[in-house]
Formats: sequence, structure tokens, C-alpha cells
Amino acid sequence: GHKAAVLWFTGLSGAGKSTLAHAVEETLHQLGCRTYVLDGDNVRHGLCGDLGFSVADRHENIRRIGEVAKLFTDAGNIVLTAFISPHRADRDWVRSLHGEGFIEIHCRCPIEVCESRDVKGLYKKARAGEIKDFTGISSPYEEPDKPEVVIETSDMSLDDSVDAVLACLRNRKII
Ligand code: GGZ
Repeated sequence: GHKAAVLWFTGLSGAGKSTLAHAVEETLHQLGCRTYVLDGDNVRHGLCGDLGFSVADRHENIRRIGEVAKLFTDAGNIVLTAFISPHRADRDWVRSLHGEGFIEIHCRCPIEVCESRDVKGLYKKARAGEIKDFTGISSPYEEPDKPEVVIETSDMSLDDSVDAVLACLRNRKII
């Protein structure tokens, strides 16, 4: 068996949050854990389809995700969330909602690296002024003060990153 928990991945666009969350989920599955990943693909189109990227909308986005994650943990799951969640106050609010099962994982990556990858071409558009309030360019990212895990996603392999997250879960007796 395993305990319920929220693995809250935070970091810039292109830092690798979703990739790491899905890789951790894969490993947790192999261990027999019940999991669910919440990310932009399954949340920003539906549940949060009415929200944009203003401070107020990001706040509401994170609030809803925090509450949905609570429903999943109430059902015994390990929930993995992959959202920029740039505001410390919003992340801290989710932390207080979840208590000790909340694991904040900072996917740290220099913006130069995210921007050079620019998988979706969004940084280029943001620089050109075609997207406003873009995190790291024209909207802030507040780094976590005391995240449970920091992953340097530009330096570390995906396998090593997964191992680091799993080590934290073992330490805390979640798995
Ligand atoms: C940041 C934006 C923006 C703006 C669209 N700022 O790389 P992506 O494409 O797939 O990830 C980004 C995603 C961020 O949504 P989140 O729900 O994670 O944001 S937050 O937690 O701040 O509410 C990016 C895309 O949406 N995107 N416009 N202005 N990212």
C-alpha cells in the first residue's frame, strides 16, 4: 500500500514539469500505486477553460487544481500536478489545504534554457509582444523558499530526477 499525497511540480514553461510528472507516475504505477496527473492538457481546456493568465486567473486556476487534487487524495491517490504556479502565496495556500502530504517539487531550469528549447514557440511570441503576461518574460515567477525537492532539469537526467522524487516519497513513508 501507499499513502495519499500531492506531488506539486512548479517551474517555468518548458522546465520539464509535465515530462517529469509523467515519468514519476510511470514508476509509481510499476510499484502498484494509484495515481493521477493533472496538467494543462486535462485542466486548462475543461475545468479551467474560462481562465487566462492574469494574476487573478492564475490564482483561480491554482485554487481549483488544489481543490480537485484534494478530492483525488481523499480517494487515496497520489496526485501529480504540473502547473507553473508562479505565485508563492497560491502554492502555500494549496500546501495548507493538504497538510503533510504536500510535496513541492521545484523544476529549476534557467530561463535561457527554457527559451532556447521553446518547444511550442511561446517564448518567441512573448518576446515579440504577441503573448502578454508571459511567465519569466513579462510576468513574475516566484521561486519556492523551501521546496521538498529541487530538480535541476537542465543538468539532471530524467532517470535521476525520477529517483530523487521517489527518494523523497520513501523518506516520508508515502511509498
Ligand atoms: C505562461 C502560458 C501563457 C502565459 C500560455 N504565461 O509550455 P506550456 O505552454 O505548455 O505551459 C504553459 C502553460 C501554463 O499554464 P499553467 O496553468 O501551468 O499556468 S499557471 O500555473 O501560471 O496558471 C504555456 C501556456 O500555458 N501559456 N500563455 N502568458 N504560460
